[in-house]
Parts: sequence; C-alpha cells; structure tokens
Amino acid sequence: MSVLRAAVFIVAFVLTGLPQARAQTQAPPAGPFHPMDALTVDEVVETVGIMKAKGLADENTRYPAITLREMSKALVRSWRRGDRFTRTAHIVSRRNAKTFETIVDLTKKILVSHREIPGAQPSLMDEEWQKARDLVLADEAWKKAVRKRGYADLSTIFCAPMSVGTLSGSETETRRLLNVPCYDTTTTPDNSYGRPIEGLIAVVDVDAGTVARIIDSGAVALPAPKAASKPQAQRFRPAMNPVVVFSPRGVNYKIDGGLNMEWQNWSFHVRAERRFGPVFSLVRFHDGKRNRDIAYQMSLSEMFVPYMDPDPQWSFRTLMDAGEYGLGYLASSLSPGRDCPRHSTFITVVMPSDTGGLFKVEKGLCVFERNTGDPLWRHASSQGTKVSGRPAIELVVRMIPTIGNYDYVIDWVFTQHGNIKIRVGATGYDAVKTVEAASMSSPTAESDTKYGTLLAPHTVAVYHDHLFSFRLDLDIDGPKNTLIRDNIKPVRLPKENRRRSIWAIERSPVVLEGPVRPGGHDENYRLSNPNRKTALGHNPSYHIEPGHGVLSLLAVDDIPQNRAAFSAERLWISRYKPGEIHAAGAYPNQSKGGDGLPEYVHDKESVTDTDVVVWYTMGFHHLTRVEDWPILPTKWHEFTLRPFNFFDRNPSFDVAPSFKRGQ
Ligand SMILES: [Cu+2]
Repeated sequence: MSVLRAAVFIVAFVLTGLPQARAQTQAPPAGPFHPMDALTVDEVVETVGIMKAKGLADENTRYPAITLREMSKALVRSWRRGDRFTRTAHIVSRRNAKTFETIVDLTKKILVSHREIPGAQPSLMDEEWQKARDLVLADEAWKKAVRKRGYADLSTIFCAPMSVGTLSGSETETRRLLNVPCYDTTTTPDNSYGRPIEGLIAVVDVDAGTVARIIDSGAVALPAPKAASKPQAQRFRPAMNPVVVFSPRGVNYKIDGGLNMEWQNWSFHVRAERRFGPVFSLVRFHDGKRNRDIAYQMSLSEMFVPYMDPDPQWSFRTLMDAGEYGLGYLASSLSPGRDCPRHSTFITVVMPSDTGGLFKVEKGLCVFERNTGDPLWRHASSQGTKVSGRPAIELVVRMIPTIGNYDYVIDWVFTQHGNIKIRVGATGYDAVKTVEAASMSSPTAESDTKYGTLLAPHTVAVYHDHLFSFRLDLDIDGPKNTLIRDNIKPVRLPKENRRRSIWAIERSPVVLEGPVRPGGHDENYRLSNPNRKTALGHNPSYHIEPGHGVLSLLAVDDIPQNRAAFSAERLWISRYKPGEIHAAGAYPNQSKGGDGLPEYVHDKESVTDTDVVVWYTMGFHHLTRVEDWPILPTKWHEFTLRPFNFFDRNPSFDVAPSFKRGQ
C-alpha cells in the first residue's frame, strides 16, 4: 500500500469535463435521484447519527463499510422516474476490536438490526495502516535489525503494511494483523517499493497496538553503496507531434442525476463503491421501440494476487484487493490527457470514510468516447469501386485504483454493436525482492531467480497471479434466463462424403449451480431467455466470450486457494439472491475460505429458467520480465459480453454514414 485514504469531509459531488477542451463544472446534485444511487453525504451522516443515538457507535467507532442496501430487484425494475423509493444503509463497523453489521432504514429513520459478526476481519483502514507503520518505525527490535543491515538514517525508510493472508498454523483466527515490510527509498527514488529491506517483516497486532513479533530471516548481502554520484538526467526520445482523442463538437453521451448515462442506444446507471469501484446497474439497449434488459448489475467482485515464493517473507502475500483494501477506496485521481483523453468527463467520486464522514477522489472516474481507428463493419465491392462501412466509436468508463505498487486500469467499454468489453490493464511496479545477484552471471543467480526474474542488479520480481472475479447479473430480456452451453464437437462424416470431418454444435442447458466446467472441446456459453423469441424465432441471448486467460494453479488444500476458490474456475453460475455479491465472501481478510461462491452454490439449486448470476474469472500468470522495469508497461486482459441472436440484425447497421456537420 502506498497510502491508504485520508478522510476529508466534503459536501460536493462534482462533474468536471472538458468537451471541446474546456473545463466544465456541473452544480452538485442533491440526490438521491435513483434507487441505485450511492448513499449521499446527508444519508451517510444520518446513518452514523442514528447509530450513535442508539449507543451503537461512538467517536472511536470505525466504519470499513457504509453502503447502500438496495431495494428488492422487483421494486427497482418497476421503478420509474418520479416514483418514490426507499433507502437503507448497510454498515460494517469496528468497535472495541469487534466487528458489527448494522442495517439502518433511512426512509423511516430507524435502526433495523445490529449484530456482532464474531471473528470477521473487515477491510483495512487508513488509520490502521498508519498506526502499523508508526509502531514498526518506533520498535526497538526492528530498529536494531535495520541498523544491523547498515541503515543508519531511518528517515529514508518507507514501510508499507499489508494484509497477512492466512497460512496454516497462523494466529490469524484471533488477532487483527498486518505484516509490515519496509523499503530503502534512496536507491530507487521514483519507486518506493524498489529496494526492499529483505529478510525482515514486522507483524503488527493493530487492535492491541503492538508489534507482535519480528520475522528476521537474515540480511541480503549488498555491495556497499558507491559514493553518491549526481543522478543522470533521464534521456527522452524526441517529443512527438500530438496524437489525441478529441471530440471537437462535444460529446454524444448524456449524464444526469446520480449517474445515469445514455449513449448510442445504451442506457445504464453507474455508481462508485468503496469496495468494488464502479457498479453498473440496469444496463439496457434501446432496440427499435423497446428498451431491452441486458444486465441488472455488473461489477468487479474480487481480485486475488498470490505470490509464488515459498519464503516466509513472501508466502503470506496472497492479496485480495477488493475485500482487504477496496478498489474504490484506493481509486487514484485521473490526469486529463494522460490517464484519460483530455476531453473526457471527469467525475469526482465521494465515498464513506473510515470515521463515518466522507472522502472524495477528484477525477476518480472518467467517461469518454474514442474513435478506435478500426472499422465497426465494412465491405469493398468486388470491383473495389465502392466501400461501405462505419468507423467504430466506443464509450469507456474508467477507474484506476492504485493498490500499493500496482495500478489497475479498469475499463467498462460499450460498443455501437451491442458489446460490453470488460478490460483490466495492470501497470505500476512489480513487487520485487532484494537478492545478492547483480546479474545472471553471479554465483547466486540460479537460486536467487528460482521464483522470479532478475530485472535489475539485486532486484528480482517474484512470479505471481492476478485473478479477477466479475459478478455479472445479466438479465437477458428479463430476469428468467438459462445458461446454454454450445459444445463445438468434431463430427466424423460417412464414407460416401468426400470430406472426412466437420464440426457441429451440441447444445445443452447448464442445470445446476456451481462452477461451469468444460465438458469437451471448444465451448460457447450464452445466457439466454427461454421465454422470449426474436422475430426469427430465436431465444435472445448474450455470449460470454472469454479472452485469453488462465486460472489459479494452487492446490485445493492450500489455504489461500480455499480463500479464493473462484479463481480455479473460469465460469460460475449461481441463483440470484440479494446480498450474494462477494466472490470470496464478505470478509476475505484473514479468512480461512469456504465462503463466497462455494457457499452460494453449495446447495446446487436449479438454474434453468430462473434469475441467475454468472461469475467470470479473468486472470494471468505474471511471468515477470526485464521490460517490467523500471515500470510495468500496461498489460491488458479482457473479455466480452456479445449479443448472440439477441437482435434481429446487426444492431449497428443503422449507425449514420457520416458525422454531424459543423454549424
Ligand atoms: Cu503482476
């Protein structure tokens, strides 16, 4: 973690945009305008006030989560603009080293329930992070270990507390812990994580406010630092002529209220949540006279980043970035022209803070259109005299959480032909360990690089995975859907045929909850509505089209794998139940596993012609390489939701042949 969130109390929700490259600010809306809007400033204040009035919270209470408890799906679906709606808050609080869940009805202004959740460890909070760091920096045993390694000036040391994971035989059942590695900031001034003080971890009990112990597995011998030389100025290649994404006559999307968006037949609601980042609701496509349901709700649910080094300094690093930290909590402020095109609409997001107030991330979300430079569709006549086609323009909603050394560019991309692409780009810094080897010719190189790649002298980036679980509550033309497996099978042809083989499709429904395991050759999975028919008589469906990806290879009896069971399967299906939104459980921090998806599907309920949720695992093994250093070029992975016999024809066939002309 670089810095967790500092809470500030603010009362504004601001849209700043630069259509035509001019700053634009909209007056803050009071809200809520929509049942899916995030809790407003007033609602968060009221929630905490009701808890305090009931004696369930005081000045020392901390709030890892204060979130909207949504109305029932039926009520939200039938809600129309102007209708009244109710508001309820769900609170996770920490008081006297215990965790509580509370429900507050904000419409009736009453407390609904309050209960302790024994043993639950909610996500880490800024105050704990700071406290752990301060405790370590003041600890005599730690100072002694650091001085033994030759560091006289402790002011140049950066400590970054991190979640402890859960390993067999650990004390994670009874204590709230953070592991604290520290870094020498003088060697790589641009990268706080670039020179770990290897072989030294402090274990902090944050509830007790003590350093529980120091794990000192010995120093790594490094050559004595050379006399300080003047840093070499970075040499850049010649500056380029500008290449920009630009909408010279303004944008084609509309944003109103909490965040309702409309663009090229799409409409959806988006809110930013502390845990999940952006949450998309009521995603619909306007098709002729109908506004057709595609998704009720979609978000990233959890991320799992296990490192592949058995050393005790590293083996605990099995991070769950949504449930242990919070993707919205660590959203970084987006820079116009660098993180998003300059003309984007930048949205300042406001989320509940640890102390029951709010914090804001200026320009925490951006929305923009881009001309991909690719054809949306095209054809050249056989004589080559006539080419018809359209340029592909797409809409992007982006957030970039910075979780310690990593930055994740999380994009939700809507296309004119009805696709939704979900993309994650990993950039930032690889997590590295300090080793003796200065090059691959060094005597220790072989052992030093057993679990990672030497990126720079004395610097090995440890292998690891990034595994993301996306919760996709798709409702294809309504909630009652069936997941169809198109099994693409080779078929042997009879002797009389001049061909020996072709492939054909064997179609079957997925009937029970659980992981959806491939049963044969290539497979195509579509969520389909068996109760609706298109003009041609097809059941409308959406294809869940995988991108390149991998699954976790950890053993099932490895506790970290049990905690992130989602990551061993590409696709899961569960019956829709309110509140079942956490792929790795509500409290993955220090969990032993078993909750989340495995629990949701445990009773193997029927999932045909009913309201279902599909969960997609996107992931990659990060085989670290020298080009990751000194900073990782953005590495993208994606998957696509793609209409499949959903429309009566190519839904982008009606895209106008040219752009609007100037006034
Ligand atoms: Cu990585």
